[in-house]
Amino acid sequence: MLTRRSLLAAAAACLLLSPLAQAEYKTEYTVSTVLPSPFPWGEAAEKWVELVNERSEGRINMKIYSNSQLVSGDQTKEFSSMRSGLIDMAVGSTINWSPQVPELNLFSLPFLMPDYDAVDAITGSEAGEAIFKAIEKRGVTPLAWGENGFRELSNSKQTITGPDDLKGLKIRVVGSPLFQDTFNTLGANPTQMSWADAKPALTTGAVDGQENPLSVFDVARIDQVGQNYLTLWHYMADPLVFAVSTRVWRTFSAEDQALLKQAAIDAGQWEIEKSRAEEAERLAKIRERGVEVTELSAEQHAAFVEATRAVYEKWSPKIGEALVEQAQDAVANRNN
Ligand code: X2X
Repeated sequence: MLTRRSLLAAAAACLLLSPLAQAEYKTEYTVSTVLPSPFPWGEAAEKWVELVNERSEGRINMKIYSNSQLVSGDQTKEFSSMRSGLIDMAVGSTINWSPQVPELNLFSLPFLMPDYDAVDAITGSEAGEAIFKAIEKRGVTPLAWGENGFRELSNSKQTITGPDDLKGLKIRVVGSPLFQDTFNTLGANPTQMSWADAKPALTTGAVDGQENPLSVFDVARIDQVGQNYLTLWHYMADPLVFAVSTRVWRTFSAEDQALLKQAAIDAGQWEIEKSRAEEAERLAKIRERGVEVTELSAEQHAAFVEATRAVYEKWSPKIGEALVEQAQDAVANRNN
């Protein structure tokens, strides 16, 4: 006669053999980033890995592969590789994922966000939720926001205080065609290239300028490759997104999904606060190194805003008019 105990044992064995039983975890999960530590971006990823390892007591092991090495340096391929499951996880920039997720171009609209409160107002609003849904729809599960920062303009030739000063300058730009439009509209001569190619191109003078956050200018020592002029024009900021390939996400138990997500939220908050707090000191260091730093008057700033209006007309329909409006409302009603 079957005892209650043997019935239970048989049921447990069936569960173990069942294809529905929880998949075994990988011994290591790949985490892709463009920038390594000590850039804030790399530090954000390290914090995530550390928190997950701690909180899962070593059950979930993640390993960071920086410098876009999992996509042979082509940072605009990171999203597709995550979607197909070639990369398990990433801390990625909205710019680099925007070729596959057009909604992410929102943050690259010139002068949409005047300050960090505006960034927070968007990421923390319905617009931010709509963006996460857009990412999810394309096979990647977004968990939390981080930050690369406001992108400022540097060049090796001259002081830039208005669109006229940009005429004909060769500027290295990042992955989304939106950047080509912004710099073309300003009369510059933009060239799209990966971060891996950017520093060599600045060194040889193949390009005259670039745009990146102060943290990148500082840590990568962009001053050492002849970038002596820096204009603080705050034309856009790229948030980072902590995310997991949805194929991989589904293999985690609900508890571990919650653990991964909370760790990403905590790592993102930690990194956002830290990188903002460090900016003033970075700027001081950049000045000490002899870089001429230009701050724009309200009038000079307005001239750039005016000159880049056309970018909205072309890009708002691609991003989604409703999303752009939601974001503009969030910015207009922000706390500051
Ligand atoms: O390529 C860049 O400029 C960088 C490092 O900032 C990004 O990946 C968006």
